[in-house]
Amino acid sequence: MKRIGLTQHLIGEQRLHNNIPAELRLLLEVVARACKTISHAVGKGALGDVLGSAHSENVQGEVQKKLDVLSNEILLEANEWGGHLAAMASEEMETIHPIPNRYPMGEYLLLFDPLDGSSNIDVNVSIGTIFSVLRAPDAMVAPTEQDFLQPGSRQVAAGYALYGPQTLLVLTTGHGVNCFTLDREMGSWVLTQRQMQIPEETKEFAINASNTRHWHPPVTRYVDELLAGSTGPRGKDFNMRWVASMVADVHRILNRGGIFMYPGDSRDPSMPGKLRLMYEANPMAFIVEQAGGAATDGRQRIMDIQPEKLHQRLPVFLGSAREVDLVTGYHAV
Ligand code: P6P
Repeated sequence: MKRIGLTQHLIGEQRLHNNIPAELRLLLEVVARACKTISHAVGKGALGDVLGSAHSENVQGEVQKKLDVLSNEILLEANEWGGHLAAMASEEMETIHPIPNRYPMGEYLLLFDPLDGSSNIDVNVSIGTIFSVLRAPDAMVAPTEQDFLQPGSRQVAAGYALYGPQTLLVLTTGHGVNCFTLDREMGSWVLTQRQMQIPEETKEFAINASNTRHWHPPVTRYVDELLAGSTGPRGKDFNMRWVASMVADVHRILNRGGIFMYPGDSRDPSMPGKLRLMYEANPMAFIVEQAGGAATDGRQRIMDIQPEKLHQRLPVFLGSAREVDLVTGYHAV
């Protein structure tokens, strides 16, 4: 297949669909370049003094790894000066990061989880970067947190980088999902999967089963039916996978089908779930829906949720539409 790079692909999209304004294309190319830099740092491991704890906590109260902090800095520095953004928001920062006055302000808002799956860094298991792009409100003068609180349906682009055996970039601008593989020798992203579609049928599910005793009844019912396999109502056997890196689990589902679940549970009623809406669930929901899948919080479409807080959490069920519809239906009874 003729090699098509990220820029050529995005310019093609711009011409074909006229749905990628040049400013958005340039922003996506900057984010992709930053992910290359993160991939390089991640790949050094112990040789690059990037492993271990940063001896600091993020807004979530989680101990930050050195690579969490480094990845966040790489994304901030790469995106500050280009003139495409009005502000940024990150899992690693309590408040929004307005573009410094010394740089021109643009029309987009960028949100990201700079390094998702940090618990896997020190044991060399795949991790990733997740990002979401919103348009800044027209009337906005100085960006505030409120400007970010838009439902996921307003995203103009979303994607993730997966730092695994290959480094991949999966991207949607609302016209399907495409995957690029990093050619490390050339330092360029090459289109390797076009218009990804989540298989409707699946035999895999992803959930952290150590929380089984805390699940609410609809989740218990759904998972018990999967575990009953060919002897139960589903009439076939299922397999379980849990990487504890959302990016890795979602990428497997995009390719092989399946359902990813991080439900809320009875441990802490004040915690509706572990995952965050703005920079984990929304971008992944956009990608999954563009690939023919579904994404709910157990009761409603994730991308319909009106955010109230920048770092708000929610239950997440996403993947093959048939499976998501089934477990969501169990929440309604
Ligand atoms: P647990 C990583 O910390 C993350 O946010 C997701 O990438 C992942 O799916 C989940 O948390 C893993 O959570 O409770 O299984 O460690």
